[in-house]
Amino acid sequence: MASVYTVGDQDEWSSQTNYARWAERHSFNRGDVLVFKYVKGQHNVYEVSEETFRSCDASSGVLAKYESGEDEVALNEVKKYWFICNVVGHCLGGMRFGIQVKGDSNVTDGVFHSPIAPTPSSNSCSSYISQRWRVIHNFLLFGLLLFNYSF
Ligand SMILES: [Cu+2]
Repeated sequence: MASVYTVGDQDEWSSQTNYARWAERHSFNRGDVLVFKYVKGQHNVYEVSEETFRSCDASSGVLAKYESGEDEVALNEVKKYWFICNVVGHCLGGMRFGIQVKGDSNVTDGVFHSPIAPTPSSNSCSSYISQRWRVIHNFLLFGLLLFNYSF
């Protein structure tokens, strides 16, 4: 199930928040949505390469730009996403973070829906064999009796 995250929670997308710490508190799966809320014109959102994230130099490595003030970014790929604010000084001041988006919850499904394999207890198994054996034994005994009787 997809989740929608407001970046920074109640602090939203602002200069006063530690977004590395915010990102650490959450885990993101493919299909989740990030919402960046801010006063249009005061900030913006650039999805960038890791290199640009580290340098805060958005002259290259920009993958997408958002500046509506209420930007929804769908995390549709399993990869690392890097976001910065490209208003002068804001990226270096802490308006940046990276997240790892994980794949669908197939693995989790495997854990919760493990195939229900019939696991007969050793008791029922041995009693089944002994039951079979008794039938065969009686059958042989009966055959032997018939055989002896007919001669
Ligand atoms: Cu900013």
